[in-house]
Amino acid sequence: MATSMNVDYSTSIPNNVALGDDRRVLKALENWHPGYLNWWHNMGPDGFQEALVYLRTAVSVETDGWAVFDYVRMPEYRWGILLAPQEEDRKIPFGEHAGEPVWQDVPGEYRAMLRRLIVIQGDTEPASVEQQRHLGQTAPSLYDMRNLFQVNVEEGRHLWAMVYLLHKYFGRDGREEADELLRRQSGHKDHPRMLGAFNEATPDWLSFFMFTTFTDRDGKMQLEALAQSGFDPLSRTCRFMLTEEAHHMFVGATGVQRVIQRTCDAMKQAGIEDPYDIAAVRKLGVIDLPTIQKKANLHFSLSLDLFGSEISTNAANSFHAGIKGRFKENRLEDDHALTSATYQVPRLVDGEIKLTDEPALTALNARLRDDYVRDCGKGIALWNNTLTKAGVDFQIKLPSTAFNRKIGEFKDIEASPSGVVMNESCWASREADWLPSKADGDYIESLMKPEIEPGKYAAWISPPKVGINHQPGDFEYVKIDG
Ligand code: BYC
Repeated sequence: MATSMNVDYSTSIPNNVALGDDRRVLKALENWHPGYLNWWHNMGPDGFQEALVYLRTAVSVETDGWAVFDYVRMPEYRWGILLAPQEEDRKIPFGEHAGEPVWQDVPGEYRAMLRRLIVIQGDTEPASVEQQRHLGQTAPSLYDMRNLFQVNVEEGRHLWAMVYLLHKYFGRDGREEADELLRRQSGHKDHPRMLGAFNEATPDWLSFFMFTTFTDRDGKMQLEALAQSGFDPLSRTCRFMLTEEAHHMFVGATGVQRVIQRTCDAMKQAGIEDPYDIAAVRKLGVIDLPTIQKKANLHFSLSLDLFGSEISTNAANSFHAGIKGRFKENRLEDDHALTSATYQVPRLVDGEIKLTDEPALTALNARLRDDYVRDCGKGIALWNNTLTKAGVDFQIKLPSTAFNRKIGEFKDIEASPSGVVMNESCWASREADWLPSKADGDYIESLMKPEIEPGKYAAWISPPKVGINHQPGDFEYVKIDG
């Protein structure tokens, strides 16, 4: 049975965790708040801090209670601590404690493991805001600008979610970790963000749409795995974050789809049949399909690295402990202990990629990654459907999981998108066919001119089919001058 979860807006930090009765944590969060606002001003969206943005926010965490839309200045957005309702009698779903009541406090023996996972999760949230901070300046429409800012404020809220757990459950070292989350910076030489993909640039809007398609989807999978946790506050936090994550992937998948649509329309109009006639397509001021494929290759492979090594004792330990589960663990029908099960993992055997049987416990990162690859198929299907309907002879394909990897089994080899292992000189001669080159980046950058008239769109992207909250086509999603 779920309890009703209205959000209390009477404390300085909106919440549904009775912060008003928890003076210690409220005080700690109030102390952290100015540093957060400082970070938002310095590292959040560049400009537009005075603009009125049509954003949604939560009044309760029930399904109908959180999508309330209004104009807000971003620094005044009410970042809150929102947890999904507590399920009565919830039991630990997997691992050696399966069937025992979930923990409402941190079990001493798993403290370090839990803190590490929460810190890594927390670190990615502000990182993505930093990566996207200049994009407002080149938004292809007010609709897209608003979506960017919606994603940004929600990533800010996800940071708050992890910081709440650190302050509430981890005492002094939790407070220190919360401060560090504001100190590390994406791409910084001395104190970078923790995971590779979060130190890469997001230089243009196609990258943003690919990032929200592929990297936010890693976020979804990791949150799904943490939502299964036997540590109930983490599970409840992640369950609510997942409702927000869905919108981010919508922004990504429909964003790329609109870029593809516009390219197909322009090609048809100009009578161009060959999608590989890149010079002719670029003359039309749209993004050619092979370049879109290269961007997909890049962001997919960077996101695969976020799953860690295919074979991982860290993953085995956190599963065995009941801390991090599998995708949809509660719907899987096995013993939820995996002590004798095996799982097939692609590995490098005598220089070739082969499927091998591995202990299922140590193969959990590979398994989550496989679930992720299947989930990515949905975004790709949307794009390919657009290409098919337009009658353009081109399909976007996901590259092999061995392609362009920096972490895990394939980090020391080079493989083509179709998974053929190759030597370095062969790779070097083909790299520009498979990953975006400097020239591709320069071309895309040349298209990145802001379009800020309500209802207008840059020439390289189609308008969306439906407005946010069903607003009409010329709706002013961002009032730039406030
Ligand atoms: N870069 O056993 P291993 C999101 C480290 S995204 C750098 O192979 P493990 C979002 C690893 O830390 C989701 N280092 O892997 C999306 C370990 O170091 P230590 C974020 C890496 O631990 C868009 C060593 O290598 N959430 O929410 O099983 C916008 C050996 O590790 C990387 C999470 O990731 C890397 N890519 O799994 C906004 C969930 N990969 O500790 C937000 C929490 C591995 O030995 N994190 N290493 O020094 C986890 O579950 C795990 O930490 C990982 C790695 C899945 C990341």
